[in-house]
Amino acid sequence: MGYNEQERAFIEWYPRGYGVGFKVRERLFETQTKYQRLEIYETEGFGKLLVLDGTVQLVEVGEESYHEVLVHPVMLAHPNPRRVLVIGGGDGGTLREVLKHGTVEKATMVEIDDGVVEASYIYLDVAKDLLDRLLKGEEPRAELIIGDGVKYLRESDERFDVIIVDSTDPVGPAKLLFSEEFYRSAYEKLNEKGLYITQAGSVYLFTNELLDAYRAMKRVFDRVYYFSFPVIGYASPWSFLVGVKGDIDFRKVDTRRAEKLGLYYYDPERHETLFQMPKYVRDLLERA
Ligand code: AG3
Repeated sequence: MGYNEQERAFIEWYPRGYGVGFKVRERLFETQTKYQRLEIYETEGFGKLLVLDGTVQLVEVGEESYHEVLVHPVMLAHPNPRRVLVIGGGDGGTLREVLKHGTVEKATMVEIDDGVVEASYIYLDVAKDLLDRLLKGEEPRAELIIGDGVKYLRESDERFDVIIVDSTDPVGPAKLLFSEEFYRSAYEKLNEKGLYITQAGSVYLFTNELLDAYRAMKRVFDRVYYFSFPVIGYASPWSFLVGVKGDIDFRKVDTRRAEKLGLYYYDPERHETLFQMPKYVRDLLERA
């Protein structure tokens, strides 16, 4: 399980013995935070690796393959995203992408585990400067709240244009973030027109959790979209679910606004390719 000293490798084991691994040079840090076991490794070819409870959160080389598709499709499909909420995302990569959008007046990030923020700030080259400003309260367009996203969303009287959930998997501590009740409070806190996106796990390995989330979202949002993307470090293809409130067509994005984003993986000119999926997956969703 996890780090294999002899092989000098870290392997994440998914259900049914499916593994995704990296050769590592050394283990840089390891701790038990209030919520989870956190490990950081120096890999041979992908920079540093962040692991929570044995699951790969990111590798520095290629982390954009996740953060870009989690953020930009919804930001560019929304006509004018000014208020954005990020739940989770303690490494700062998601917020970094959100703040590339000039339309954003204020972004709030609610992360439950300050241990993740701190370790990411110290060890990772993902969003160091941003985390530094956030921790000092010096980022003019964003704030960091250390707290429970479920509770925050239930109790907040703010309204958002876009809500982004950058959580761990729909199993374990983040399970509540994939419940109908949570989707209802998100729907309520979106402005009249709004978009919600969540990472939704591996389509092949967490199929039941994905379908449960898809069905629950369909009961709440006006429209629900599924798409997948190959993310470096996760069992491919990785899935994402988008919930729409009001009249927004998630199949269309504003490609002009994308020009300044400096993208590596997500291609707004080919937005429609996000929706291509293996027949097996399409059949599953149609039957869901
Ligand atoms: N958020 C976690 C994605 C889930 C990864 N799951 C897994 N490897 N089983 C990523 C945090 C990056 N901001």
